[in-house]
Amino acid sequence: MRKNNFILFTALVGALLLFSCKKDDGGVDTIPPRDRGEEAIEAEADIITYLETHFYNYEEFNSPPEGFDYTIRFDTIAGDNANKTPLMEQVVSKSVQDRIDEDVFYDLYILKARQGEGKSPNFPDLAVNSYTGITIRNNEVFDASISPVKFDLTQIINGLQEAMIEFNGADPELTEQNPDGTITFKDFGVGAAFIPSGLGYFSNPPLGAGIQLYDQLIFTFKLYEVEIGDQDEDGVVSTLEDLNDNGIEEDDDTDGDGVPNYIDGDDDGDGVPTSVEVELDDDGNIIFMDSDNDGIPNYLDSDS
Ligand SMILES: [Ca+2]
Ligand SMILES: [Ca+2]
Ligand SMILES: [Ca+2]
Ligand SMILES: [Ca+2]
Repeated sequence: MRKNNFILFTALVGALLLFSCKKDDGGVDTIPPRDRGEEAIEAEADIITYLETHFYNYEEFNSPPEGFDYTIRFDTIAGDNANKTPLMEQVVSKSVQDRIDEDVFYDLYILKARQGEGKSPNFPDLAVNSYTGITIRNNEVFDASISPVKFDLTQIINGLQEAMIEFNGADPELTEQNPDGTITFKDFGVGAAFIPSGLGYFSNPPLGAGIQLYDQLIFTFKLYEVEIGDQDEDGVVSTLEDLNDNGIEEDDDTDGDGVPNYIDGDDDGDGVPTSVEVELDDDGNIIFMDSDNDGIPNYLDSDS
């Protein structure tokens, strides 16, 4: 039951585009997007208000009832639930840099309902998960998949990418293949990410998805399995293509061709594919050859 994976469209691609409106004379007026730093402040205020006024079913997670599905459910702190512990006291926060304006930093709030017992993904890995996305503005689901789907973490909004890497997948020793083809996962990670617009879609939400400009988003997810990412299949796993080691895959581009190394099959732009300029040893470990001994491996060295 795979629904529209709107969040698979990375927000960064369109983030620099201006949106436009028609003028009477048929011309097009462009409205510049809002200032990212100012928007970050408003986004954080929206998110904190939500976290202070809502709780999740932590009692079920603390002592799971028979057949509990380990799904996070939020509700308002009011009436019978007036004494519940607010999310604000249960989340952790992570400082995340804006991908466009390097002076802007966000506190990304993350709820760790359950850490998970399996492997943890790195930022350019692939993650098998199920998820639900809502907007803080109207609490309505804009995208969800109950069945496990595989995300390339480099292709989803940065807020969700940054949150998922804080979790672990299911215990692989307890994973069972069922006769009907489905898989049962146990001890998987369960979490939620409270995502400011700047780490979501900002001024460029996917059309028809029910997301408005500058919406703050909440994703709840269950993380099941992790695969190591090598997006360009050049033999250099994508964690190693993060040359400046800042946990961001988009800002490493050795040959300056506008295609970051993790999706560039010829990283130094010398016409020889990276897959030819590196070798694997008998154990499958990558060997970075350096023919001219200048300290720069061949795949990053345009003159060798
Ligand atoms: Ca980087
Ligand atoms: Ca590459
Ligand atoms: Ca090359
Ligand atoms: Ca060299």
